[in-house]
Amino acid sequence: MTRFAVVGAGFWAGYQLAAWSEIPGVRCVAICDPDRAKAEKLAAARNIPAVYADAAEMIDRERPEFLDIVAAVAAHGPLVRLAASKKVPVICQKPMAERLDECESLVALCRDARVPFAIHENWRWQAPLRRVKELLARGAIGTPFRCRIDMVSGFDVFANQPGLAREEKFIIADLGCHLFDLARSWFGEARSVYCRTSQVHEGIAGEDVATAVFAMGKATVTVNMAYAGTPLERDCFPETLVFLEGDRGSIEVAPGCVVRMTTKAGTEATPVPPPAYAWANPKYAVVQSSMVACHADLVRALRGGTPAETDGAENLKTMRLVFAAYESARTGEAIRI
Ligand code: 89Y
Repeated sequence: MTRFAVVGAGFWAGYQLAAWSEIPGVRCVAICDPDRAKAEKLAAARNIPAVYADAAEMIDRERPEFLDIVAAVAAHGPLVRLAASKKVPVICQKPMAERLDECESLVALCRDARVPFAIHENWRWQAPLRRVKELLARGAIGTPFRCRIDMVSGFDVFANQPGLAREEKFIIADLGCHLFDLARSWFGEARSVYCRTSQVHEGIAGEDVATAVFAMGKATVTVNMAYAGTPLERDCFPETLVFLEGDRGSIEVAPGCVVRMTTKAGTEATPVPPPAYAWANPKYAVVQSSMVACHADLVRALRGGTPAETDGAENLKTMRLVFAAYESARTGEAIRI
């Protein structure tokens, strides 16, 4: 039995713990949150035997085999450093940290301390998006030359995650890191990015609209994001819609998790629904179900397998795109990566 401890008892922690319960041989033995009452409540709901308000005390008392950080981004750096100082393998929610130099130093610190460090980056594990990766890998549409990735919604994300309204870096850091990581998992590394952002909501600290255009592999990849509250005829939050062109065909990820591939032979429409879990919030199902696949890859790596797809060094490449996009939006220039 692999024993782990979790830090954070907010909106996502409950679902992340439920997703861990789908992984054989893994058990959460302790939870910690500065708001002890919140941690008590989640511990009762998820049968977690021990509750703490202090992470260092929790690690010293419980000696977990890994730590899972599901706290707000500002706490990621200090908690990863704490885990490294106590030689405890650590998984951290995205985005890795608030600044690029902090991301770089966390990866270097864990590498030098020989402490496994990975990021819970689940977007690339969504069932329909994983199918696209398989189709691309076998050359089903030839060489891709253009891709549009859209995550545009009027959904009120602040209702469940009020802290997002206070983040000076909002949609690119919160959602862009997911979509940029997805694009990297399909097309490889980016050479440049041009990005524009805007803010539609009043009273929030950061940008709620962004468009980034990457040169990635042989493809031009455009990523459109919005949580502007705009009424949409067809709002399929939190689905990612995709239109991908290759020299021998095209792929669309359409609403309802349908992957439509068109070649000279015609169009094949394949429903690729997310696995169903009773604990998943129906409004977030395609995202929350991907946590299980993400966990499986993370624990496989912790148990001595090859590095996780989203280990620290890998995810640092995604974070470079996040901060390059912000730099492009700030300067109005395309940024070489
Ligand atoms: O925080 C974000 C995430 O990780 O998935 C969707 C979300 O909740 C809002 O963008």
